[in-house]
Amino acid sequence: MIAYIGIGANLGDARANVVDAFVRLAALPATCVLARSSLWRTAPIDSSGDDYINAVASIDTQLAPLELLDAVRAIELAHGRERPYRNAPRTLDLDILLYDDLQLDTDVLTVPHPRMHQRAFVLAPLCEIAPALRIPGVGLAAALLPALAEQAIARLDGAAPA
Ligand code: A4P
Ligand code: MG
Repeated sequence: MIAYIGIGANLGDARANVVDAFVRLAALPATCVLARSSLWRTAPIDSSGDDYINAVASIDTQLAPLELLDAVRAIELAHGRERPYRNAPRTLDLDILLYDDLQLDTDVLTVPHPRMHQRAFVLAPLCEIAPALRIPGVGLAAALLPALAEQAIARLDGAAPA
């Protein structure tokens, strides 16, 4: 299955944490990283604290959706992720954006990620690595970006995809 993982951080060495997330995703069992976006500096949306560093990775995985959720939560915990309140600043956040063409809504996992289509910090790196991608139930990801132009995001130099 091809899955897309949204990565974000705005506590500690956010840039290093996001880069390490790519490494840890590649080390997951039965999984390989297909592409990594650039790193993007993004203003907090419905959140506080410093600017975020955001990125997206595409992976080829044989992990089932809930196994993948457990795996990304373990990566967050390895970076000391704490959840003092909703949308709190975080050392590392990994969200399953898409899992093949799965549409799922359970207590623990919703795919596609329910807010991804509203967020330039997700869509810009996603479209870098998958310009023709369609979000199941929503449509072409790239077509959503122009309406989000007021969200401040900037691609960081020297963060070229692998
Ligand atoms: N969960 C359900 N679906 C998923 C999924 N597709 N991927 C559940 C991952 N987790 C999923 O997540 C809360 C619960 O969501 C988990 O227990 C899991 O079972 P969390 O990681 O504890 O909290 P979160 O990431 O804050 O939640 P959420 O709902 O993903 O937050 P958002 O809406 O993604 O907002 N601004 C900028 N610039 N950059 C950011 O990265 N991130 C957020 C988080 C807000 N503002 C931001 C950024
Ligand atoms: Mg999350």
